[in-house]
Amino acid sequence: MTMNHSIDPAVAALLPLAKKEGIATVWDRYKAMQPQCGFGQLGVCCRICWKGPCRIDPFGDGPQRGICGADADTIVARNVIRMIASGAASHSEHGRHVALALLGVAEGKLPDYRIRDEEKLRAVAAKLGLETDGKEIPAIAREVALATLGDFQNQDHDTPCTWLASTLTEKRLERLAGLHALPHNIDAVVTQILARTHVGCDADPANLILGGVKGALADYDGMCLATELSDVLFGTPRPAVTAANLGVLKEDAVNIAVHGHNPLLSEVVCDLALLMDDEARRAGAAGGINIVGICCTGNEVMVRHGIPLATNYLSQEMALVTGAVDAMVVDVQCIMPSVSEIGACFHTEIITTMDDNRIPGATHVRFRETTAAENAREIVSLAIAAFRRRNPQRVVIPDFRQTAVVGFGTEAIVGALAALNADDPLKPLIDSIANGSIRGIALFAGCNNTRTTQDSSFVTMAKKLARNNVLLLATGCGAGSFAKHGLMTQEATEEHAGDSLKGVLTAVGTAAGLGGPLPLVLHMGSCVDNSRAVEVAVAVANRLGVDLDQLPLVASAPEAMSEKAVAIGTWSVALGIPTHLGTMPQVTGSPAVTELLTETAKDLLGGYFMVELDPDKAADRLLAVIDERRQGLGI
Ligand code: BF8
Ligand code: SF4
Repeated sequence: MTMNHSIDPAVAALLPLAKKEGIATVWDRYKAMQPQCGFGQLGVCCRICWKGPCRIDPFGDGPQRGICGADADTIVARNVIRMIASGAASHSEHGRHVALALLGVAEGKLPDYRIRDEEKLRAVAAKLGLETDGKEIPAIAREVALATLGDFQNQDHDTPCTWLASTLTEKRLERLAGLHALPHNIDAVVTQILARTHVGCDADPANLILGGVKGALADYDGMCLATELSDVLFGTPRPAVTAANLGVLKEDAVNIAVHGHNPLLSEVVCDLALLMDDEARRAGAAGGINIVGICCTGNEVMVRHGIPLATNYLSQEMALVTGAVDAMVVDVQCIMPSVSEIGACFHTEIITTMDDNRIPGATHVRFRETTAAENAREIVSLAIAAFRRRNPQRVVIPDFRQTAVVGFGTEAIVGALAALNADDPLKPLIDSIANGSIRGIALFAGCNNTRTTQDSSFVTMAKKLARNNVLLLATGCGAGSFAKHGLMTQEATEEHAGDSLKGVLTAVGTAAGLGGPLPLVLHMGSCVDNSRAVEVAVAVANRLGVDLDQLPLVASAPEAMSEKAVAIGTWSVALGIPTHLGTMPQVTGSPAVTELLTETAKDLLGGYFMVELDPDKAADRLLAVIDERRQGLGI
């Protein structure tokens, strides 16, 4: 491979060290995997039954049907919607976990958690149509939790999931209802996808893809409830100044990296770290305990509490190569199994916490909400003990750290806008879009992928769009990229924003007391927090009396990789948003499915997938789409 692995300078600094130490990284394994299977890449490999595996010859010379008779269209459609089901299951399981915790708190069963944002709780209850007058906080919390859990239990196929129905535009709900795409029950819809893709079931590619759209909307429901209820329990994001990249590790501190996704774990680890700081100092760590984040757990604690972000997905192993991480505490999703092997090359404790997400070689501390503080104490103690074993000679912390101004959830964005117009906060945003100062809005989401140079596509696209006055929002590892590369700063706005965008960001930022512009890219949070961007878009659409597919709004996952990203991308399309992918989706072995996702979707849903691997061209295409939308609105 001649391709550069990453544009992250910390990665560049550490890769030679990994090599010297004989540590294999994700990039070494990627290289060893070449050439990757062409059938799998096209999506035409089927392993759904043991008559297979079957694969369709993409050139038309060999078999055109699997042993059971399934053709490329059926196989590709089944494969991609199974990915959606897994993505939806992942986000929704995370959401269920949070909802059950809220119920436990409401019923006084979880002493280590509390409701930190009562105002948000009331707002959520109102959004869900629950009566709160005269009710105490625990009673409201219980009702919210039960209404939420109803989205996993409802058996009435004609009643759509509550969160979905409470958070989209009327027009969108009608359109999706017309396609029979509204999920009634997250679990049921995921199960249905698995059932209909069993051998000898649904073979109609269009019908399968529609089932996938329903599954993706269940994914939206799950992430929406996860986001909002996490705010209730842990606080709603507020702007904060923090830092990103491996330079946030400290030589003189017990470094604990929290990695994974669910704040139920990381929040309590943060609480206990504060309480155990003295213990760390007694162990010789003059700097006490230093918590840093990786992947979406990192984003969760970053936007809520300003905890620094060590790195994003593809460079998670590099955090360990510094030799400075004393414990990496993980829960679910996007944790490379390789971390335990690399941790073992150092003194690092890799601590798994979820019984259904274990890694061979890691230390398992069974985490339970009922004993959260006790479990977190054990975790922090393991980290302090590991610190005592740390070999200072092997510590190499690359001196790369960028300032990041983060924490722009919907409330924070509306709050900032309210500084310009308290009575009608959306008006300054809408006026700026209407008069062209803001040409459009782009949401950057999704992962890193070894198929692209890490972070490169994110940075290239963002700079070009910003120069063209597009307002940028980010979540997940995309947000991690921008934070690491200094694009979440006021300086980045000065340097990269087009003049009119700069004017708006400066007016809002100054009025909101930031002493200058808003950062170039607004960090909305983790991947489940993509629902926040929808919330802003729905508010704007409702205010304008239009649907989401009329807004000059686009989404992009330039380095997408995971099944969750497939689910998110699909609901983004279902909500009417043109959605760019910068990595090749594994569907191109079926021209029919490709057409459904990139063309037909446009008529049915308003949104559609756009695939463009070149980030520069991708930015141009998004600008063209934004302009088309503007024309449609007559602005
Ligand atoms: O949920 S962006 S690599 S960490 S899947 Fe994973 Fe992708 Fe990162 Fe978060 Ni989202
Ligand atoms: Fe082959 Fe059909 Fe079995 Fe798939 S389901 S492996 S195409 S026989």
